[in-house]
Amino acid sequence: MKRFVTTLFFLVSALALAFVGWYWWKSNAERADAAKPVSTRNLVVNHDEGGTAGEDVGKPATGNLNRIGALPDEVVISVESQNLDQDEGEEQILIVKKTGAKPTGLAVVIADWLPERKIWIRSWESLIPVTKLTTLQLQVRDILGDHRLCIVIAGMDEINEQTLTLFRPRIESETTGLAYMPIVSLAADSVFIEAIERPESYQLAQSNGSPFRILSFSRDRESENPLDQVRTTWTWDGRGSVYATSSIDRIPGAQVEQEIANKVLTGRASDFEDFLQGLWYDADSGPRDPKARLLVFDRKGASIIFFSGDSQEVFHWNESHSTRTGLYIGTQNESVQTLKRLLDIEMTGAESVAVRVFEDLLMKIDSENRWDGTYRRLTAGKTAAVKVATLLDLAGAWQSPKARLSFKEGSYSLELDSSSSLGRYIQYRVGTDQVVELLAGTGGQRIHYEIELRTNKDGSRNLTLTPVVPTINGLERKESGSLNLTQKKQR
Ligand SMILES: [Ca+2]
Repeated sequence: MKRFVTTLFFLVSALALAFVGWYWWKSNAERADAAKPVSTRNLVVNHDEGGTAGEDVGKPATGNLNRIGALPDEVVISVESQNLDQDEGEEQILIVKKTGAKPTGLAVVIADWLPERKIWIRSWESLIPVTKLTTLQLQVRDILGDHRLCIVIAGMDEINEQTLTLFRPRIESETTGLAYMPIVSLAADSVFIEAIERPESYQLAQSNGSPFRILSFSRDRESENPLDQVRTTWTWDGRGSVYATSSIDRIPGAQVEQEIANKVLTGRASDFEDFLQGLWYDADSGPRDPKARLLVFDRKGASIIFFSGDSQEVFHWNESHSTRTGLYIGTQNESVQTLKRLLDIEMTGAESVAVRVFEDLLMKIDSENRWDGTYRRLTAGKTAAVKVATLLDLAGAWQSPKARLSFKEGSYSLELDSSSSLGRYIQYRVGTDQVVELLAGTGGQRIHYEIELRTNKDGSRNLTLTPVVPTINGLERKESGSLNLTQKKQR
């Protein structure tokens, strides 16, 4: 009997344990289901199709899942998880496209987690003025210096003006989640936040920093010269909780001959790209300054090269948008793809442009590595400016007793007796000279050659490549390393 009772006791205990285990598993699974992300269509901008601005929402993305569902009249375009506030967990910022009757356009949406109710909610949303999706930039930054993160949204609108919208967090509520209020929304030829470095006490959270200023540039409507501009400075007005105008200055524009301006500022991005093609040098540096900054614009090769002293950075030319006074260009670093630069380029003369460069939306005004400034075209003749740079056609296979070289669709391969290299190539002009730059694969060497090309009577071609270093004074030729190559007649 005693044995029976013992057996029964074990049996009941085992059953009870099994039941508790099952119940625990079931309630956990239900909780997990409740916390599971809602998976809806998540699209990202396809940057590969440079120049096709605007409405294209591209291919579906994998990765970040949105924690809240899209509304029936919405398409989710991007999702970013970030910790936006004081509580530990991450919130989500969604960019959505409203497809319903009204209102339409792009909007920013915040998804917040409510720990009390253990759910994700759509805690806030706002329409944004950006319409050209490929230009949209979203950043989360402490703009006001109060250690709270603002949402910064920039991008171009329908009339090719740059827009900037800032949202500041409101005092958070535990029942309704994180919400924001707009503190500035601007559209102009050019608009940017002036980021100044903040003191160490700010970095250590011992003090607040100064709010950043915002500058916007628009056409001076009282002037007949379309390149004359008005610069408006916007400063933070804490009492009104908005950015307000603090000063307005007139900036005289260049007196560009009407005929030249008409050819370049046509409203078509390709006309300004043709004008830019080639090598430009920083007008502030002395003509013999070896550290002068140089910019090479190569639309054909889809690249922009930043030279400074011995260093050079190559950026992929993703897209261009025509602006009233020039061009707005989106680029990304060839090696570090997440590093993006936006260039706002204004025509300031037949041979000069003003360049503003942004990384992360902010203009770092006290940084040493600034690329902003006025640049002049490196050119031999003054009339060259408005002519389209016709680059020599190097395509095909070339050889000499010692070398084999081929150029095909932006890529090259070079075989020498003792070495070989593969990579991309870029062509540009320096004055009347033509240059090809060979960029060997990742982290490899870069060599510039001056090009001389001759076509013979039988259709074969001779190519002489002389190693050079581009400088402000033109090309410095190296004494050794020249290549003399020939190409049979192309059939
Ligand atoms: Ca948080």
